[in-house]
Amino acid sequence: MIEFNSKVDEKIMQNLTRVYEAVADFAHLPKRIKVNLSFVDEKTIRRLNKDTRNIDKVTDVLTYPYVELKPKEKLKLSDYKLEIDPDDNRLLIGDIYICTKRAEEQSKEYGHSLNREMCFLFCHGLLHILGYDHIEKEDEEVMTKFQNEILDKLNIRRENFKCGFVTIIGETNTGKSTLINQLVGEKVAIVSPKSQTTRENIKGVYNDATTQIVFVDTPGYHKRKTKIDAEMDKQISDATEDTEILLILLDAKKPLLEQYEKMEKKLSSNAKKILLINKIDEVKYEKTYPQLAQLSKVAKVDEILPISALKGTNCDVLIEMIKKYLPAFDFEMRYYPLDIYTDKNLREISAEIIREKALLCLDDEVPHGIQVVVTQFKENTDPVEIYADLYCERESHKPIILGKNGEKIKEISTKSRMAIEKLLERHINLQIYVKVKENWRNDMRYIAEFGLKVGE
Ligand SMILES: Nc1nc2c(ncn2[C@@H]2O[C@H](COP(=O)(O)OP(=O)(O)OP(=O)(O)O)[C@@H](O)[C@H]2O)c(=O)[nH]1
Ligand SMILES: [Mg+2]
Repeated sequence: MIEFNSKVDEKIMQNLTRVYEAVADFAHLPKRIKVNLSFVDEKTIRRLNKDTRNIDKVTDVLTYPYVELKPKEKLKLSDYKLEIDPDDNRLLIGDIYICTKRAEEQSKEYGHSLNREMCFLFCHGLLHILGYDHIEKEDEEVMTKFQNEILDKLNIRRENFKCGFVTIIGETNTGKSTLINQLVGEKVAIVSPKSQTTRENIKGVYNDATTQIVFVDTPGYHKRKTKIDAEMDKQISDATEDTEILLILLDAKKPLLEQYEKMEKKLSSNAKKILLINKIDEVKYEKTYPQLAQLSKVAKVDEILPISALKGTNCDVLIEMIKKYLPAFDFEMRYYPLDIYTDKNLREISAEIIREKALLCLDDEVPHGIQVVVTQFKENTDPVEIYADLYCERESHKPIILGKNGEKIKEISTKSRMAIEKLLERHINLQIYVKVKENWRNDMRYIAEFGLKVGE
């Protein structure tokens, strides 16, 4: 049995007892055995290390055996008659000290639960008492394998796979699409200096050996004027409902507190919240720091992090931060296969690229009313043949898009072709036809036809 000398969570205590029973069973330990287990702070474990091992260090676990055994050697109570405690008729085989703080740190480091870490350390200590050690590499392998086997058998698993949804929200133009592209490492969403670039939710998938994060880029908040704006609002609430984490983007170039207050009203979700101050590559630290200090006092969020989505500054820190809050799984949990990095297909991405180049090449009023539909995408030909319709919402916009002698549409077309060729890694032949759908952003039929209606 375990004599607990200090308190620990009930569930952990139960699991430690299960570990003890499994080890005792394996080593054929007699029933009348006991082991002391104490949970101590860093100061105590350092002192113990110093006093008994002459090492000035905080370690995770310390063991003091009272019996002398070799691995696989059976313990006989008759060899220790004099040592048996007359009070409970049990033989104390050793003391185990676990440093709670180190166990907590290590569980985070290895990405598993504190429960698993405590059980692992206790199992380790118990095996030491029973004569196992890890001075030689081979012995260490035996010990580690055995520890893992016991914990797996008891279903106290590693829980080290992280997976979940992370939704990016913010005012228009704060850099949400730039961020998703940076985090995913591929261009999944188009980016432009114009407002209202993103029209619908786009998923981008991040993978590493122990993580899958499904990022959702959303249309930015802006003044609502047309029917499509209402659909964009629905897209945002759709994406914020079922998400584990919300990334809330603010633009470092504008007053932060003011922006945060506007966003705060929209943060009713139960999700964890990470407030990101984007575009720090364009601001002076001295100017931003006082605002950050102010924000950290009032913002009702779990974390605040300054980043540059464009340059990638602090994006690695952000990934680690996200991992901390994602649910843990004891198996490899991926919503998307490893080779899929977005929910959009090449045809849809190509249409969006053409819209991006139109946004880039055209001035103010015209671009907001543009929608692009790829009507043919012939991958079996060489070069790939792509036909697209570029819609605008006024007859008067058409000559602007075509430009003098068709120069504007040629510019849009060349830029689009180059970007799509990069995406497909193949040569393409691109034909763009400019068409008019009068006032389409206020017409639910067209909004639905363009696939921008929520739920369709
Ligand atoms: N300097 C700088 N510019 C950035 C950064 N992130 C984004 N931008 C620029 O900000 C502009 C808007 O970026 P987007 O990613 O399209 O912004 P968005 O939030 O997705 O905009 P909507 O889709 O309209 O809501 C583009 O010109 C980007 O190049 C950054 O970290 N630094
Ligand atoms: Mg966007």
